[in-house]
Amino acid sequence: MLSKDFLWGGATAANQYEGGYNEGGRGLATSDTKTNGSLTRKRKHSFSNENNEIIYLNEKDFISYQYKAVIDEKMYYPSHKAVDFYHHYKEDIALMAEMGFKCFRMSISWTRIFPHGNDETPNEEGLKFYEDVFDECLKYGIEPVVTINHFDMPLYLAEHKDGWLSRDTITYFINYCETLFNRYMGKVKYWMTFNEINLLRGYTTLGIKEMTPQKYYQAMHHIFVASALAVQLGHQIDSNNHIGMMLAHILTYPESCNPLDIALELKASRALKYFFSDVQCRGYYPSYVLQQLKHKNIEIIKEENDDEILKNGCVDYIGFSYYNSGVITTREDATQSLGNGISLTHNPYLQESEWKWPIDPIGLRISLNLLWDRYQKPLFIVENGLGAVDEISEDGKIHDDYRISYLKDHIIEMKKAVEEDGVDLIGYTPWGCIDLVSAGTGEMKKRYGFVYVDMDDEGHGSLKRYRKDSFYWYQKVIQSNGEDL
Ligand code: BGP
Repeated sequence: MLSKDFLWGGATAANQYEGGYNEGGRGLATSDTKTNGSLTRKRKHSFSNENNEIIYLNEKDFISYQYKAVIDEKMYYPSHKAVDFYHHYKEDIALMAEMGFKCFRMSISWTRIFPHGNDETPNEEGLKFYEDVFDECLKYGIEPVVTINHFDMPLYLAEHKDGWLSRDTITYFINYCETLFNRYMGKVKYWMTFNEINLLRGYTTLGIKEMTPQKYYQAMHHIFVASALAVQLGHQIDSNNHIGMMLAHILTYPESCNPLDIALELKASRALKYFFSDVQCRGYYPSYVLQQLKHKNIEIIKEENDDEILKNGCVDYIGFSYYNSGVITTREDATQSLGNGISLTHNPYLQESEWKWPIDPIGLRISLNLLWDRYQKPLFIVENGLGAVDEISEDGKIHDDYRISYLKDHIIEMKKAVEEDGVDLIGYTPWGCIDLVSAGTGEMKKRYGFVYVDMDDEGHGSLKRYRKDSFYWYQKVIQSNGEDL
């Protein structure tokens, strides 16, 4: 049996859910420059302008063009309206309460609190908005679980201060964290510092226009230090705070029992995920990364007490996302290259989603065991789910049995990890519990929710919320604490 305090809930992020991008004194974020997939996915760094002409630009000019266009509102940006949690939070939290949520994972938009990232004083309207959201959750006994930074940063810091490449960004981030910890003391105790820290790349998340390996490792070092300082500060301000990391648990399998495949998979696991969780859970850079940096002639500039900061800032728990698994291959006809001689290929044993993501519930049990064995820290599945196209049927309902079956199979394996393997698991929050914009494609049509939101890829729709079949199913799951699947 799962513990009676098990945190069943759902997960969202401000940049994909909240909207209200220029309301309440909020400043622009890098995510506000992301166009929807139909504009940018087909041809990288090209798009149709307001006269429907195709424009091609290099990466740097492309970002600057976007920066100007976002200010002039010339293009459609999904994060501007998203599904408007900003004005629908009471309705949405009531729906979560109706499902029986014990917790709600959401993120705070940094620029709602500090519009430029480095302002002298915080924006009271932004602080008040989240306070109202937390109070609304607590009214129903829903525990807020807060990601401090989920896939965005203040546009001002990216444009004028080199984003995370600059050491100053640590100071600005810590000031932001201190403001949050003080203001929401007693209301929020579960925090995560950086969403999917192992997937931070490029402009939106790191604020860096022209990336090089040297810049990447330097920026990541600043992020590790910032996260460790946030953990220490959070504990100092309130010893009830639980501060976790958030890892995309990209589970990989070797393609065969050929030792070459096994060795390559080990390399992939370290490069794709364990580097990040090793630093945040153990408090130091693993030797395999230090050696690799030496070979690549990359030197991270550190300050004297950085190693001490990392050591004293280990996270309390590991939040992680799990959607699928991949097969690592040495073959040349691989389906996707990840660089550094690491490639992925198709897994013949697994079905795939409409977006070609392999569906692998047993992989969730494996992931839980791998993380538990490696770190012995409490785990929290903070994202899982099936992105699918949902239709409103003639009877006015959304019959998403495919989603129910995906979630059910994953919950069965999650329970085995707890009940048969003894993994310490805090909770489970499926992704996009209310439909929201996809991070990968910028589209609305890839939906994950228990609640359907009337909104299309171009930002048109009534924003009306509809309960899907999975809504009633999940309600029953929570009510029975995972017994009635
Ligand atoms: C994770 C992100 C989320 C989310 C999810 C689903 O990587 O933390 O923000 O969007 O993936 O991905 P997508 O939206 O591309 O389907």
